[in-house]
Amino acid sequence: KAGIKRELITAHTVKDTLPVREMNSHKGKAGKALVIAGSESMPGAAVLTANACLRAGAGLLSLAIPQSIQTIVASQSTESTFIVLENTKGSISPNAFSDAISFNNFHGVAIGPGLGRANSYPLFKTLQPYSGLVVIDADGLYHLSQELPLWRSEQRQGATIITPHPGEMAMLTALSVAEVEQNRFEVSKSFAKTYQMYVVLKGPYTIITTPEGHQYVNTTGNASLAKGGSGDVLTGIILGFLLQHKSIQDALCNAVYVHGITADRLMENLDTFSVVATDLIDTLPIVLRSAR
Ligand code: NPW
Ligand code: AMP
Ligand code: MG
Repeated sequence: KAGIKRELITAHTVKDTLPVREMNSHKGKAGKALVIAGSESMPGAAVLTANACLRAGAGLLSLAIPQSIQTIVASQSTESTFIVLENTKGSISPNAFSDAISFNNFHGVAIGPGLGRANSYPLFKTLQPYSGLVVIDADGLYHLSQELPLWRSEQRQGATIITPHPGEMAMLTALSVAEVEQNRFEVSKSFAKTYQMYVVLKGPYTIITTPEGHQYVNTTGNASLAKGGSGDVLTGIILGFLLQHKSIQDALCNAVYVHGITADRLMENLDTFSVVATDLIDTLPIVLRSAR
């Protein structure tokens, strides 16, 4: 249809749209990020998301996590500050949330990696009125699926970005994984337009769809990313980039491209079987430098 784009993300578009940090910037101006993630069975997801977000440029990062994992997570993420919440059955307690966090202190929030599904539903709801950017991933997508109409864009002031893998997209749309995989473009576009959200449908050839229906396809990355934690790293990079870019679409395209390139770069020295998510974070600074 006239005016609707479907394009590949290229090294050129990334080079042209990666922002530079102003000489007189300070940590508050470089983007205050909030990551709500982690539980006793998945503390690593919080670490990966936070550290990736910091490496992607966030000026200040707060991690909201259940009290019981604070020591272990803090030992793995020196630069993060913490909002320590009450713990119920290994996850953030449902009651701990609404008065514990002033969302408006943050420019953007990512919620979901390693959060758990058992008891965080009221917690998720308290984020809906927030006026900033919200990135929803992993278990956050489960909570989203329980109250989707509430998150249509006319109900929110800030943009909503979802980052499902095909299994999560199937859950959100009540389609089978096969139906999602066979119609990746159409399923993404229909969801993005209906809910007026940005959709990052992951997998080889990740597709980014804007609320208007423009679509951008990534060609970087490889099968070494098929390992637990890769998606948590992507969520951190996305949030970090959203805080550095003026355009949401540029931030998403650049994040997905750079995430894939880190894995491609690692293939120069490592075997596909051996890459772990932490390697992606460690390689991100070198890749970012050469992407400019
Ligand atoms: P199957 O049976 O595997 O073929 P879930 P999750 C299906 C945290 N993590 N890619 C799949 O089918 C996350 O942040 C924590 C993936 C299955 O039915 C989440 O909070 C880590 N799945 C939580 O774990 C490291 C696909 O979808 C379902 C698919 C659960 O997240 C690991 C999987 O979805 C992890 O990141 C595809 N292409 N196609 C840590 N170190 O702390 C179909 N599926 O149950 O939400 O599982 O993605 O692992
Ligand atoms: P998640 O399933 O949430 O951990 O996310 C996995 C991440 O790795 C997403 O960014 C996927 O696009 C990427 N990924 C997984 N498998 C592959 C693959 N075979 N080729 C390229 N990228 C992949
Ligand atoms: Mg994931």
